[in-house]
Amino acid sequence: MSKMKYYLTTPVYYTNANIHVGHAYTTVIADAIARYKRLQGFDVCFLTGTDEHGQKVERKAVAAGLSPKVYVDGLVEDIKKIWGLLDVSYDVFIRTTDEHHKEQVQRIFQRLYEQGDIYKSEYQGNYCVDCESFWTERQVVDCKCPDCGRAVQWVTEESYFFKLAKYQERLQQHLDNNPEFIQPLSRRNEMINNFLKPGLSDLCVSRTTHKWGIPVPFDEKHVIYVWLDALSNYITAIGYGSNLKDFERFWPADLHLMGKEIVRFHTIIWPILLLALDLPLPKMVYGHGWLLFGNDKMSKSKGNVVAPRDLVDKYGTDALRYYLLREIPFGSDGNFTEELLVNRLNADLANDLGNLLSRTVAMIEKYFGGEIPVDVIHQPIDAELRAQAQAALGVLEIEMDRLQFNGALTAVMDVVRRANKYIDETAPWVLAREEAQKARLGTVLYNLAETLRICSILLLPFMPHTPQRIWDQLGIGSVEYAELTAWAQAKTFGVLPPGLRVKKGEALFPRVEWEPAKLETESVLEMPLAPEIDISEFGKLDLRVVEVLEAEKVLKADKLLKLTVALGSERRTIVAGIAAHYKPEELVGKFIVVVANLKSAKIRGIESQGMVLAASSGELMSVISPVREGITSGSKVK
Ligand code: ME8
Repeated sequence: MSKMKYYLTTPVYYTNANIHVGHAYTTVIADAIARYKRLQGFDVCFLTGTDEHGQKVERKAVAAGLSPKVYVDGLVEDIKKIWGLLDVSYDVFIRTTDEHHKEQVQRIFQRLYEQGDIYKSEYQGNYCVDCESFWTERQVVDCKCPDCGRAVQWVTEESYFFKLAKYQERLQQHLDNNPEFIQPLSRRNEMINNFLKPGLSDLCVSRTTHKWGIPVPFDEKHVIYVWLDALSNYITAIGYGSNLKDFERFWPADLHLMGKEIVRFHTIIWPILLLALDLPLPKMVYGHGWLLFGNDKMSKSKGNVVAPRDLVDKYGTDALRYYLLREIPFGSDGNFTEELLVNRLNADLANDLGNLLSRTVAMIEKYFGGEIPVDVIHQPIDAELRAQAQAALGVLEIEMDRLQFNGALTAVMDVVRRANKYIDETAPWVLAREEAQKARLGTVLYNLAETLRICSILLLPFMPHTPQRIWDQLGIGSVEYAELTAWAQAKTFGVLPPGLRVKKGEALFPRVEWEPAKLETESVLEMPLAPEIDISEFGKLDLRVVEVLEAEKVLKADKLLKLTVALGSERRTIVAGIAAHYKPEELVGKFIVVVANLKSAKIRGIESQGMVLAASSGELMSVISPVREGITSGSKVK
């Protein structure tokens, strides 16, 4: 019988900056699902990749003094290295600059044009460069992008349009007939109420303002809109238009995974594009929550990102993966802090799992010369442990089908904790005092080793290294015993053959002492503090929140930016030495903190009426902004 297929995808990530833990979150989750499905016997295709075209990338490349291709090549190499460090077992890595992808996107565009779904007209409206999104008047909030909050640009240009509206009814029907298509349910309601109910407008699908993109095949002054290019990756990567056999094997996708901010593109534009191409729709689009950092979304534009490489260096691949999968109920937002990671590592991995293994192996060495003993004398207390260990796979499967990875891991760790309790209840060190209890002691230790074997198998989808390290210590690490570690063998208690030789190894997860904020502020802590002042001296400073209205470079001064800011109803000009860290357009629309009662001074001939506050850490500099929305310009900072 041929295997059932399972096709899952992550977003293709932008190549405009390095990826961060937020990207690792989606990718590690996708990897755990892929590994789990493979273990269950599915023919899996796990796709990830990079989204490399667009104005933003072009601008970044220019700023770095590189051609866009050279610029993205460097970033893609880094991304692949990070996925390597995190043991991401993708089957296909697509780049939207791959020739076969570009060719198929052009063909798709051509076909839609020929069948009358794409037409030429003029676009007038709001565009957010950072999100590469078009917004209607109704969607724009105070001239700002509703997604990222930055100023939108008013653009007028000749463009091609895709007739989204034509397919609206068919999409609505699909949603009605397939309630599980958009997950979780709250996102489905949001899409229907906020986008479908008000009615879809046709979508602008070409740009003439930049060159870095796939040219419209019959009108080369236009490049194809990035989202049309990027979304198509899900079909071009598996052979759409080029390898029918592979394509038909895997399409439709079983699961598109992504963060909630791009569900709109995947549940409106993408299905309509597929309907227009006469292709079946994916089975499920899941928009998960965000990793927050200090209650704010971790994102490149906010500059509050944590690099996965640093975390892997400090804590190891499996500990980071465990944390990402275990900490946050899938679907919801959750705070990322290094402290939570360390707590999780110490409690679950070092204490519960690591100790169970080291105690079990140490006792088998001490009381049985390192040979796993025979289980002969059963007592009622064993039955509970055995039953829970055997049932864990079933619980895990239910949780994995609901995409609740924390539930799946809890099922495994509950067995680990039950086994630790079993040690306390059976007190092997007491049994060891009497020769007559030797056989009972053997049974207790056998049960512990067997529980560890089962739990280690169940950890396979989540932690690629830890199971093998457990098997090495239990003496089942070699290929010879491969059948003992197969997925289905987690269902049966008692298959571990007595007589295997255990071997004590290094601690699975050494405990980590929590050092607050080491990653973020290392260089800052090295700076000596300024002499003490009293409160009245501090009170002389008038710190205020201002809104940046305009920003421009100061002629012949590399480091300076001239800002026009609103301080309540007053307009001021401030010259700030932050040009090496901020492009002028990055600051427009931002609320920042300034010293408002500093005597004005002439800098390069410009009257500067205040001073911008900024934090610096090594090479990095950040202006200071209120974290909460709704703090208005002129607000006092106390
Ligand atoms: O949007 N928490 O790429 P992107 C959780 N190229 N997940 C996060 C996250 C966070 N703080 N930050 C990022 C794009 N992610 C487009 C996609 S697909 C056809 C095109 C993850 O580099 C999450 O999966 O901005 C989010 O949707 C994705 O990275 C955005 O990656």
